[in-house]
Amino acid sequence: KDEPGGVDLKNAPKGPIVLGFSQVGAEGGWRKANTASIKKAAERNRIDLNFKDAEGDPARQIADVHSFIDARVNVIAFAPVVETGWGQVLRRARDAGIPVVLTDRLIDEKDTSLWVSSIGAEFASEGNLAAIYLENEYAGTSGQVNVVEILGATGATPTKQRAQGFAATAAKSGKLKVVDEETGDWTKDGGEAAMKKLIKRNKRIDAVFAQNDDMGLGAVIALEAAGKKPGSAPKIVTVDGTKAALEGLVAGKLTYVVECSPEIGEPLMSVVVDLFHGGRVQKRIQSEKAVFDTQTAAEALLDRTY
Ligand code: GYE
Repeated sequence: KDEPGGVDLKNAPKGPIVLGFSQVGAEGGWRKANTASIKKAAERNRIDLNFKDAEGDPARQIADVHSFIDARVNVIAFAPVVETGWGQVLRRARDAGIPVVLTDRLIDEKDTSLWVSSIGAEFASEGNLAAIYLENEYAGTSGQVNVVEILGATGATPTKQRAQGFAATAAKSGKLKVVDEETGDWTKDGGEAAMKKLIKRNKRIDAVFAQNDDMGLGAVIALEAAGKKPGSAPKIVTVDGTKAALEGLVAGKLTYVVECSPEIGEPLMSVVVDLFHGGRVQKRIQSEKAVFDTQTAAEALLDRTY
């Protein structure tokens, strides 16, 4: 009972709109919050959600989208595990007259008529913001700043674009140098394993750019085990803004966090309702973001639910 008037949403009758949604997996805090946002918004908007979890498997995800077409859902939405491989299934959806919405990430298809809308964050600017922070931190110092990067899963939009954004800003002054990188697959364990390898291979690491919070928090474990002081030496910058990362900031284990909001549920459902009624929808819907340091994290933590 989370609505005025005591409406019991759990037992409310399912509406006429069926949404097939395919999720990447449950790889970390961001993803779990994203799933929660979508499920909650579907319930609030009386949308019958057919939810499938690809568990990080691109082939399984494509099969799931085929199953939505077979089930003749009204709208299909998905957060792509990887960018490639989408042409055939999306042409099938278009031929069947089922509109497709991309959430969170993008796909690599020239034919942009294969999807009606995409909702998510600008990942390159997250990379820009991470690099701008470090540039400022080292302003006035001489010499190169050695950065190691912990990458998300290969082939996903945020992995590519966060790296590109960071590199583009770093290239401007030449002060920050990404001296090494390793994939951490978006997970805490993956981040820890990646950091271990990076410590072995690199004598001097001034800063770590972890492409998500979970990997950054995993890196903290590896750095502490190696006798380092993560948060100050090296500095650690992450992306997402989950509760765990904000707590990491307050504890001084992380240095800076660029937000990427997982709360895509409400904007998605409003697009789904418009599509169901034949309305026009925006091709691109961009989410808002903020940045956090050790000071602003404490305030943000007061109402952070994920
Ligand atoms: O940053 C990461 C998740 O696609 C924006 O995927 C999303 C990313 C997010 O696993 O934590």
